Amino acid sequence: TLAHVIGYPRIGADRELKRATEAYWQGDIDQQALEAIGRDLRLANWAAQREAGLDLVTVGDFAFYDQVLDVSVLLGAVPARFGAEEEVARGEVALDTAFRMARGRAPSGEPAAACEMTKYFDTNYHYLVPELRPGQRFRLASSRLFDQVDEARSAGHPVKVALTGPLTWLWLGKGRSDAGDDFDRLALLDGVLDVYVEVLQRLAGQGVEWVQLDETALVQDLPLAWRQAFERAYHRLQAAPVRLLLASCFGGLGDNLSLAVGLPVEGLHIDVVRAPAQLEAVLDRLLPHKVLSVGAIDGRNVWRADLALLRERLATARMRLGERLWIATSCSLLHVPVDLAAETTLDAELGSWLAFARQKLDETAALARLLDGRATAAERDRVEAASRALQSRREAPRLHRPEVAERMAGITAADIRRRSPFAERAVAQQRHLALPLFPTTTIGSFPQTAEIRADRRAFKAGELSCEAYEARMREEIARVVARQEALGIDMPVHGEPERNDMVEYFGEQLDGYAFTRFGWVQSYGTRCVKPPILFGDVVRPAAMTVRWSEYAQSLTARPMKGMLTGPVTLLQWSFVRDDQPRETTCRQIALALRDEVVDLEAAGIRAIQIDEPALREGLPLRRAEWQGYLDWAVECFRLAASGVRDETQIHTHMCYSEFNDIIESIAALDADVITIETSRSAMELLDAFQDFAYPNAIGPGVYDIHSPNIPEVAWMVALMEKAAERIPVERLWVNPDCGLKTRGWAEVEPALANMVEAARELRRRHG
Ligand code: THG
Ligand code: ZN
Repeated sequence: TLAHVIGYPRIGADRELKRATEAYWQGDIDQQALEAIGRDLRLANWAAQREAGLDLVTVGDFAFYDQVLDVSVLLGAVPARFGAEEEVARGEVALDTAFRMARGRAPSGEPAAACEMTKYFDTNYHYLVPELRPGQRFRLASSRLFDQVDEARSAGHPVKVALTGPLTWLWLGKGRSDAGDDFDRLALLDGVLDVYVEVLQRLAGQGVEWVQLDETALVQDLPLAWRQAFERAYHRLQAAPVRLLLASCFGGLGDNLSLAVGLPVEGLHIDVVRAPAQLEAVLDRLLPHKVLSVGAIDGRNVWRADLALLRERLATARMRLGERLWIATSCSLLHVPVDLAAETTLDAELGSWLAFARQKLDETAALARLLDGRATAAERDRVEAASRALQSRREAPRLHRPEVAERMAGITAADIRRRSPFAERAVAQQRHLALPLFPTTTIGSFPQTAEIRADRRAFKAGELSCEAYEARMREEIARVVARQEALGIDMPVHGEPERNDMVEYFGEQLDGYAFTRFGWVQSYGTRCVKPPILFGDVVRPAAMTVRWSEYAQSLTARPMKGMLTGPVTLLQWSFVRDDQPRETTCRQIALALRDEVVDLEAAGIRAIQIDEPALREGLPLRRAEWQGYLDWAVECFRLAASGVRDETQIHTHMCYSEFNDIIESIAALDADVITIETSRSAMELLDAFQDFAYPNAIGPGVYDIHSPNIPEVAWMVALMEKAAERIPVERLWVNPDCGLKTRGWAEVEPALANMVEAARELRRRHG
């Protein structure tokens, strides 16, 4: 039984790739040095795969910025504003060109709109959206992939190449004509296939036998034309002199199963972690000459695999398929941290329950050998050890807190409803808060300056005492509050200097959550996150944010807004326990947050924001499952928010989202005020409010915080006037479209000054 992985993290155990890439951008190292570090990482990753006992190493999963961007470059799909016509014609797009596409620079160094970035399926990884236009031509425009194949082969490795498939690349792309309307991306398929055929031929010429084409689109609802396009495309690729492994990750093939098993390829990869039930169906339908790669080791989560159980479950497949069975991770290991061995301070019991990417290599190889009945004594010991660890996890008392179960059982309908409907609450809140028309606020975070970061590092390293650290943070809060007063912001915030990441911060303070020191996962480009590990019942041992908000409120007569991360986002951006339904875990988080909300109110905080930026990205990949998810997600938010009196104003914030298709669920959150990202799409988003009368108050972001440009007063007034055509002015707020932590004060101050001026102008017009 052959063992392989779908892909491996490229950032390095100590984020070497991030450091090197940022150093290169800074001009501290040259391209040759950067390339050398990239090569070292690839060689180390391949060596790790071979050491673990995998039969093939995966080539093609490396990227300096993003693997989808690299396919766009491979196909010569570089938008005109990046001025790469000559490079494309020459067949070699420069690394700097790819970086400029990602970071938004024209060849002159002038700003040019960066390629759009969005979430990769239902992950927290962001890819660069391929930009497509009618009549677009493609040509092989990079030799990077082929160089990497040579590299792996010279190192003596048996190679499998992994590449985003042609249909999924188009599926992830966005097609716009010059007129701005969507066009049929499939019209470009033939041109794209020409290049794929050429790529496959070249790979074959290099001696590559297997090419894995990632066609993740197959686990989503596909229109008929797209299914037909799959048939057409793979019949064409069939001619290429390599064996194709068609990979489907993140879910079941569902209604695309017949399509997938019927395509003329030599192998199929399926995800049996997310969709265990499909194994049987695929076994029944697989043609007798095809390989089945079974993705049994979870590439999306950090739990140690139950190898004994998997051996049992896959025994039939092994019997039926013989050598045609391959064992793999469910998806690329890009989505998990690199190496558990680095976590020397994690408690030993918890550590024994986990496996990161490096450990998952061992698991994959061991499972394959177990199925062949040729596991070594050491491997059999490992299986025993895994079983014992998992037994201890099932029985661990700290996973199951009786007080949590009791409280969960006692949740009533009244707990998920505010006391009065919005119209009545709005009156009570107006009395309590005395805000002007078009009130101004911000989303919560203010610039995380170098000093703040240094203070936090020193505190974590034990170089700064707790008292000294708290004092520094208080100083910063006082500065931020004073600045907002001077600017005339109606509802200030404390600025969140004490927080690292909006999820990690809460994870660190809740029981049931563990956090790692080096558990970084790539989020986009060189940016990483360190998702906390939610392993047990969630309990809030003490108030988390109250002392900071209380202090901030003591500095101003204006209503200070308290800031929390919502239950769905805390769930979505963590590694979540797999021994109970996600909605159960989410409800536990919601109860802990509810206590925090009530404590904030008791401490005199009159407005509390519960952020849910990840609400939409939690949507299942299949539409049929959307409503079920939305029902519990909305309920969890309401459970967190509904413990307060009518006069306490609940805000929420969402970003990176298309809201139009879930607008009713957003309304069902029943937040008093929602602030949303709109400015980049110039209020396009408000179209949703055309057909659906959103009932509560809204702050449509009036400027894009991702841009360093200072927004003009007239521009913001015009945007708000557009919003006022759809939403009564009494229910409109004025705010930026997201938090300000990634910006500098030099931009934030003039931008907010203009924003306040815009609000004053609006009051003059509508007051
Ligand atoms: N937190 C978490 N997940 C997220 C976001 C978040 N997913 C979506 C979105 N926001 C991703 N955006 C970012 C933005 C910035 C960074 C990471 C993800 C970032 N990371 C630092 C880096 O890589 O240098 C590390 C930060 C640190 O030192 O703690 O800048 O907000 N969970
Ligand atoms: Zn935001």
